[in-house]
Amino acid sequence: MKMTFRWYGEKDSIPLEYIKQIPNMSGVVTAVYDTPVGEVWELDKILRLKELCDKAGLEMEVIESVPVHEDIKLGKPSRDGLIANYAQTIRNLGKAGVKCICYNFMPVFDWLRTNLKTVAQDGSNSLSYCHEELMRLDPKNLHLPGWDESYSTDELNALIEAYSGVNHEKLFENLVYFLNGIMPACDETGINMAIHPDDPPWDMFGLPRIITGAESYDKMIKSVPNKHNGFTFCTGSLGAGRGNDLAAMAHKYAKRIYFAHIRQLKYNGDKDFTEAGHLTSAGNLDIYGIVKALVKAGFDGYVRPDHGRNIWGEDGKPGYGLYDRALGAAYLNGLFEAVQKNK
Ligand code: DNO
Repeated sequence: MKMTFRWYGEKDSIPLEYIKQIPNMSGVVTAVYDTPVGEVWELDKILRLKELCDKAGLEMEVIESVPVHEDIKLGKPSRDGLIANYAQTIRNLGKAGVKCICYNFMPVFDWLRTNLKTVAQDGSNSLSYCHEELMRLDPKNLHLPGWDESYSTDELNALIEAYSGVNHEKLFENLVYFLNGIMPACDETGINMAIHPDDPPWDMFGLPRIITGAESYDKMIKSVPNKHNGFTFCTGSLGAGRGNDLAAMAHKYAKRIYFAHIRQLKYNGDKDFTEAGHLTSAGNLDIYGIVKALVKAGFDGYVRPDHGRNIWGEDGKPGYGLYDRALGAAYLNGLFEAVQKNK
């Protein structure tokens, strides 16, 4: 396993040298943020990022994310050109030594939460989700920090409307079409695609969500067996689905999991949750059991601590401050070492 840390490029308030100081940190997970979705990432921009990482002694082998244009998800005629652009981005990333690309296939919205600063008894704060509150939000006027893209209200209106003809089956077909279009670029470069699960893993505002648990994983492997078609195993996203057995999934798909986002949730009801510190004892997910299952089944991918709380007075980007994620990395390093030595 290689421990990594998400870094939002030069605009991130966390300097690379701080990230490098976290024990066992092999590299960062980052992206080119100033190229509009659908356009090719220029090699120069990618190499500039890589140079910064090299200078800090950190690898840049994982990209999160190369966003997928909505026309591809919608299956519009323009998708072929957009898929060709995506394939070219993969080739350019391959030239810079990238090995894994995290992406998602959620219509319109990325992750959704209702409160970005829920204060805990100890004074720390974290993200939380309340389903009833979410249902009261206006999807046409929704923007969350950390999303790779945001739309104007008019654009949102039009997009949501465009999805009225796209059900789960159609969306899944469009995913398969996309993957088949980019697999040749993955074969050439050796890059693994790692789809991020839908967060939370259920339909939102009438928009279909299709990567929600073990069934979706099976369907994806069956539809596109190429080994470069794999997963970002996000424990927080999948773990919000109460029916998902994360240790069983970790075990079953370990060899197709190229990237693991490991974090903890505390359930507050059937669907509601608050994000917690990474330790097993801090929430409802058995983080130890998940790591054990991954290691025992031969997982050999990248890991990153996922959303952290704001602690020690930090006022970080929601989920992406320095301190609690660093604590998460330290904890995960310990779990991996212990489990590996006991293997
Ligand atoms: C949230 C992240 C997601 C993730 C994308 C992957 O914190 O895990 O935004 O980066 O869904 O494409």
